[in-house]
Amino acid sequence: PADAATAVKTHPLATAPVAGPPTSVDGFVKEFLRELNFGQGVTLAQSTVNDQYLALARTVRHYLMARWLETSRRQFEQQTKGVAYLSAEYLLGRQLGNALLATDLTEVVEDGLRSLGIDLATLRSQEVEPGLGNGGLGRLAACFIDSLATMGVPCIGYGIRYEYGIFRQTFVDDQQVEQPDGWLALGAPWEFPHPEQAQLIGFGGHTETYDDEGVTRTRWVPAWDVKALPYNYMVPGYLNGRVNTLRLWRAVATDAFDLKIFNAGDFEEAVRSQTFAENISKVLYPEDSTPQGKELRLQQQYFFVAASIKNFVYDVLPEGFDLHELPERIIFQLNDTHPVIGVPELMRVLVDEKKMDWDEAWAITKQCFAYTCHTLLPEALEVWSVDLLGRLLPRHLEIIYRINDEFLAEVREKFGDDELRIRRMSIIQEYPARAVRMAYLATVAGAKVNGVAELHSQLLREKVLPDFDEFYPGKFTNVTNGVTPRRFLRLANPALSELITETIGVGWITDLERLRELEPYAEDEEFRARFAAIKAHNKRRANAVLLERDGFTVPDDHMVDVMVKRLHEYKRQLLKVLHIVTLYDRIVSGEVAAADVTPRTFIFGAKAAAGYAMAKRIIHLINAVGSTVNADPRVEGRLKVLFPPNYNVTLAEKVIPAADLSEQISLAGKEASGTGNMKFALNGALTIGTDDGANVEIRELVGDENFFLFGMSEPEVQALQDAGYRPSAFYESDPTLRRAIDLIASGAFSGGDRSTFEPVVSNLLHQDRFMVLADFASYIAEQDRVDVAYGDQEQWTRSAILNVARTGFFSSDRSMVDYIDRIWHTPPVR
Ligand code: B1H
Repeated sequence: PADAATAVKTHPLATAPVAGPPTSVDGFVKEFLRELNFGQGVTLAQSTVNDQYLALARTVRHYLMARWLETSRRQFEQQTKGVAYLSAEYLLGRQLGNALLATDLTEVVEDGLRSLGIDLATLRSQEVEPGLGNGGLGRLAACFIDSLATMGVPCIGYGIRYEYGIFRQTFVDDQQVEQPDGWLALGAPWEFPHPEQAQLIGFGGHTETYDDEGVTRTRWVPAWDVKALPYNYMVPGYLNGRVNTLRLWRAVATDAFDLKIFNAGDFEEAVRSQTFAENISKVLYPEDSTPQGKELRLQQQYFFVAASIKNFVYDVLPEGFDLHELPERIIFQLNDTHPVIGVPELMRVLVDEKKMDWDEAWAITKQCFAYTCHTLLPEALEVWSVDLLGRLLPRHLEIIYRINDEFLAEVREKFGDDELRIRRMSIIQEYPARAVRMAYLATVAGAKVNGVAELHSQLLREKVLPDFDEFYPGKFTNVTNGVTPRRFLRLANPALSELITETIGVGWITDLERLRELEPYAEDEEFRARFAAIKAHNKRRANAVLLERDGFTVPDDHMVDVMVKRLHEYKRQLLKVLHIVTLYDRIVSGEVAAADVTPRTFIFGAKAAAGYAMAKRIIHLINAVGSTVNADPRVEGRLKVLFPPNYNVTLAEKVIPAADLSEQISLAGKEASGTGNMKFALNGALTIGTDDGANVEIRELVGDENFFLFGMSEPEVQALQDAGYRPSAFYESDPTLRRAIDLIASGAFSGGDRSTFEPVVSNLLHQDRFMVLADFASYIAEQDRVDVAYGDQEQWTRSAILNVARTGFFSSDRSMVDYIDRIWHTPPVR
């Protein structure tokens, strides 16, 4: 058998993959039919849309396969430094369109399918998007791996293959009801399972020391384990022949079932361990920003990180690799604190398994990790109780304690025995319960720590981790987020893409700063007319989707005002509601003639975490206001509120290009970056926004005159907080605000029932943690300016063009260059 293996490996065809099908209509049609007949097992006549979609996906895969194999062969040969992106979430969106774009096959496929009487768009609609993420954080991971592939940077994305992604949102009686997202049910044509590369992942048990030829070593004896099965996904670069890998892990039981127990007739008990193990990758935690201190979640985190590190160290690295050189070969990028348990895991692998000296191992580990923080909300900083960690991962807890001891000794050395400071900086929190502060562990272990927009990185240094910033000069840096222009401009907005390409050439797709060349065209009347026509076209396109999906229609002449993002109090969907209620009240009270109100359609998209009661009430309120407004003949043709359920990447690709106005209205200092804000600007929407997150940078780039700024700045927020914020004072002194709130409280949107939204109203009046009332007046005033500005369509279009031309900075390609320069130090991009 050894000889046979060598024979295989040295065969002249061993590393040269068989070429994919010819890139011609004919070549495509043959391959497609072969997949339909031999893969799906149906004739063309018998085939369903799903058969056709699956056959098409597999056919497109074939075109990518040789490049994928070649990419990994070369990487193995070259052994250059690459990135292992560790993320609990990847919000990928549909794959087919992107794969066609990356291979330039769209037209061939369209023509080929048409010759068979099949419509490509119909097949594209058949794909269920993999919703393996909650919101911005997961989508960012997807944008980053797209950019790295496009830029030719070696990267493996590691994560979890959740059987159920983010829940499917439905509305029943205006309220959110969650349905499981069975995204795999109709087939999973993009994944490649590799059960033979399974890893065993241990949990629980105890640690013990033993004598290893005179050296005392520790080993972990887990009480139970699960198998981690890798599923590989292609991450194709744009037209560059490169295909990177996304490797997602699925949990299965080590032993499928206990045959003895099964034969004895206790069928439930026989599969208990299987059910238990498979729960680990069963479902995405639908929390955005607030970690749930749940054991299963920690199991998920350790499960995927341990599998990934094992995979890299034992399978990806060549045999005999000297682990002292690990930092020259890999950087593990921690996407928030979710994968931070990887730090003690790598230490455990190096010290316990590879028998490396602790200090050496720590020196290596510190160079192999970097940490990105995505939030400032204190409740979102993960801590794991020592009790839970000790039970689930006893060896890791020991390692964390030792890291902390040595770290605090260094702090003492530098700052003296300042006990307050020591307590503040300790990785172990003592009160209210002893727990591990994962962000601190990440900061101590990470070679670099970054925030996700300038303001956020600054606040991270000054407010969240000031002691660490002082202790580690040079460790903190910023990388402003970005979005992939392939999906969010080229794919999502074909009409605008065509106009851009026709005007400045195709270079912008991989060099987004070239959008600058559009600037002069803002003054070109014909260009403006075409640009405006494209916006109108995109509105009709969104209209068609909303009509088919939800039975909604957007009136033709309306300004499209969009707020799409997770439902969270800090994002302040309530402020938007108060604006709508104010406009409604102005008309029905007769204060303003309906004919004098700028016609607007408000589009919301937002999921609330299932356990977040206030967020769900706000969803209820938006729907209730919508129902009332949309049914009231007095505002007909003027105001319309649409809240399509189940906002996801697929819907974003249709709604964002149709928007005139982008709502980015979080309380200053709370939105770390935002990435929707970037997508809207790039698609020619103007932003109404606070000085928060990446809004700050958007405004700087597009210019004050092309951005609607309102609200307190972060220092003003802080000052008001310090002075003692009393929301009721704003209610009492502002009659407009009072009327809007009173209208909601009166039951006007709840069939006269005053109790329905009482919790929302009383929270606003007595707590209002995110200062909705304090920013209300400024928001309304700025919205009135928006109305005026929209009245001058030529000027509006000029501004919209300048928004596109000046926001090329927000390409995730640029983010990747920044990560490479400031954090990863991987070889320069070709
Ligand atoms: C962001 C999260 C997040 N920040 C915990 N933090 C989660 C935290 O499941 N959890 O426990 C899930 C998600 N997500 C977002 O990251 C920020 O709010 C955005 O402002 C930012 O643009 C995005 C990407 O950096």
